Amino acid sequence: MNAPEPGHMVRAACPHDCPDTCAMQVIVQAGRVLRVQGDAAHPTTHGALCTKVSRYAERTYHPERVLQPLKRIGPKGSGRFEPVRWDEALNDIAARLKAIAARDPQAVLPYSYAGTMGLLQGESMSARFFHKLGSSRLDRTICASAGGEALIATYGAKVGMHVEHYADSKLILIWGSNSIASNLHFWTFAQAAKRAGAKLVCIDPRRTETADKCHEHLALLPGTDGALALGLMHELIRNDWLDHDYLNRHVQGWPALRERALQWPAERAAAVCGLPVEQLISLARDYGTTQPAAIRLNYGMQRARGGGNAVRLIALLPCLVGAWRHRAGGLLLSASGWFAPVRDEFALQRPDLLAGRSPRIVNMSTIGDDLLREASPDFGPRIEAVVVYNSNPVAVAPQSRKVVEGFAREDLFTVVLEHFLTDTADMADYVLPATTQLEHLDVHTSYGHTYALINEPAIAPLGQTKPNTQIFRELAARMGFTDACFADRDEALARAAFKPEWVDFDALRARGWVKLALPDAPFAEGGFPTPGGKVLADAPGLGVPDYVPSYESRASAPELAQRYPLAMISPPARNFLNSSFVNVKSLRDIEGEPLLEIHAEDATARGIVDGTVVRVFNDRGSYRCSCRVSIRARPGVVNGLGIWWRKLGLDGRNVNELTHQRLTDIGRAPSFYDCLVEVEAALP
Ligand SMILES: Nc1nc2c(c(=O)[nH]1)N[C@H]1C(S)=C(S)[C@@H](COP(=O)(O)OP(=O)(O)OC[C@H]3O[C@@H](n4cnc5c(=O)[nH]c(N)nc54)[C@H](O)[C@@H]3O)O[C@H]1N2
Ligand SMILES: Nc1nc2c(c(=O)[nH]1)N[C@H]1C(S)=C(S)[C@@H](COP(=O)(O)OP(=O)(O)OC[C@H]3O[C@@H](n4cnc5c(=O)[nH]c(N)nc54)[C@H](O)[C@@H]3O)O[C@H]1N2
Ligand SMILES: [Mo]
Repeated sequence: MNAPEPGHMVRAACPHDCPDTCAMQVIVQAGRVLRVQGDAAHPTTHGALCTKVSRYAERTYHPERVLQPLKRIGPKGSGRFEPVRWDEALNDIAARLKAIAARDPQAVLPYSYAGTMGLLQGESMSARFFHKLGSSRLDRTICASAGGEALIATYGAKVGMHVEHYADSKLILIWGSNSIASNLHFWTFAQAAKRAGAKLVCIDPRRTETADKCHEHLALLPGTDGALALGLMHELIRNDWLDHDYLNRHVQGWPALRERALQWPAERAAAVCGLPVEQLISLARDYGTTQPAAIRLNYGMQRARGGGNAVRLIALLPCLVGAWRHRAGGLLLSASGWFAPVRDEFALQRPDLLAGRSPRIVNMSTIGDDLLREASPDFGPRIEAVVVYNSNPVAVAPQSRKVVEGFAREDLFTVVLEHFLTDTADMADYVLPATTQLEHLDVHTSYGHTYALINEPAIAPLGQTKPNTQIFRELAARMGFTDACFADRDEALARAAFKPEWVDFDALRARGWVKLALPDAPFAEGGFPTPGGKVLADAPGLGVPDYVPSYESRASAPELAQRYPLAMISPPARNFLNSSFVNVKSLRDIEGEPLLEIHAEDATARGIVDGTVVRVFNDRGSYRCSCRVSIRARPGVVNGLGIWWRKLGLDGRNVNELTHQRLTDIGRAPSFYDCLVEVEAALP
């Protein structure tokens, strides 16, 4: 790849795991990036980047960037490495993987998530590589599969409103989302609606900066959203605030859902949610009598045992009131399903290379347990090698003690493709230096809007870094994979990524982004992407959704709650992106230290004062952090803001030391926010 001429503006896309997927412009002079900025012409980016990504150049030029391949010299997990030549690293890795694969390729596990959401540097050459190898397949559940599969069970696909149309809504429910922190460009539209007289309601256990700016805040107990949705339905039915015509024509299973909702009078639902009943009743009145009414549901609320059922229930609400009739009404959890026909996933990932094999599937959310599992008829072979890219499991996966113990296995061979020596890279046998978004080509879709984007390389790769695609290409050659597809360059991959009838590649290249041609109010006349075109209140295999209590709460686990009476959620800190950016000093300086927010009532009862260091603990482990006595926490709930690098925390651990590996009701996802803890002032 050639670096462009000095003084150029290069069209780019933000690669991060965020619904906004901003169109960026990179300003380059003399082969060096001066700054990145939002594309003013792009209708959802509006020329603005978030604080984090506006520091993207600082991240790329970070003095601690890994710029050459590294080989472990110290004991496993010591983070001690020496530089090696690419050739030596790749030859050795290929030899190790070949030896394992000769016994059983399923003993090799790829581990990746959305460090970059690019279609090329995400899963293209890597997927081809692991398909050809016949390695274990990874079930990528760590973030969105509970809500995602619930949405598919209800609407038939992960589809929803266009984010731009929220500007015209009259009522917006921001449900399980701290939009100002994690979906800033949606917030712009919500603010426009607010200025035009719309009412904004936030539904979130935490009093977030978003809640501060809404008219109403319902601080429900974590994991009780399903009960709230049922209570709202009950009120809608009781007051006949229903669009009977929409229900009759477009919803399958309404009578059964109606029966279920009738079991949830407002008082019952409010008691489960820990809310004043008047608040629930008033929300139902607003929702039942205001059009267009829109829900911005987000993934924060599906990180509890009942997350899947809760999403199904909430996704049905717009059908009860006929909100879908309006383009500014309905719901958005994810827009990614709009791209399903647009992307050519087969071309990029080549599942045909499996050649009829169907290797076992390992759930990324139980990586702690799975790395420690012995071979068995159920599980298959013990995991002998892990190749990690675009993810930092040691920091982000639940129940860290197990994850660390697993990665610390002396007999495990670990390769990590990374920008930095993360907590996971520290556990590697080899660290391979990867390029950042400024240094490679990619194309993007989004889960929060409906534009395809391109990211052109702005500068030449720093040091000896290589794109993920190139690393897998070179590994494939050393493995003896001779299929022609392993020679495809990134340019060819980019051109193959989208079906031309949807996205014209030259137009994409010229402007940087292309809007998908989709209807404005997609479900005004029904036509959901389910087999019969109806919304499924009664879904095959799942029945009618219900409230599913959390694994760990005072109500569902009273004995456990005697010892660990506080519910802990761990939503992201505003200036980090999962565990990315934690090592960018200017951003870490804003966040200061790992922080636990606690309500004054709970703090006083424990003799804790603002600013002290506390120990947060349960049977799974403990971590230390700084404590903020704050109205951002409701009584009975503490907020352990994430996701710090363990080694940059106060005691070399982070909040995931306390979370568990039990999975959600739908989608096999982790239940990070379904977690009881106790807090005490830490001894000095
Ligand atoms: N700044 C920043 N932006 C991000 C991220 C980040 O780490 N930092 N992460 C990105 C990623 S990977 C994702 S998946 C998206 C996530 O997108 P969102 O889900 O919108 O992101 P969060 O800010 O985590 O919002 C979750 C909110 O849900 C609340 N919450 C927790 N438990 C419950 C519950 O049981 N019910 C309800 N109603 N609310 C609950 C939390 O307090 C939090 O305010 O954001 C993306 N954007
Ligand atoms: N307690 C708790 N835990 C959580 C969450 C929570 O809310 N609470 N949120 C969960 C959620 S929503 C998610 S999505 C997961 C996120 O978990 P991950 O997907 O692991 O996200 P990150 O922590 O951002 O780590 C991504 C890594 O990819 C690297 N990377 C970025 N681009 C590239 C590239 O082009 N090439 C290579 N080789 N590497 C690259 C980055 O340097 C970074 O270290 O965490 C989950 N964990
Ligand atoms: Mo996520």
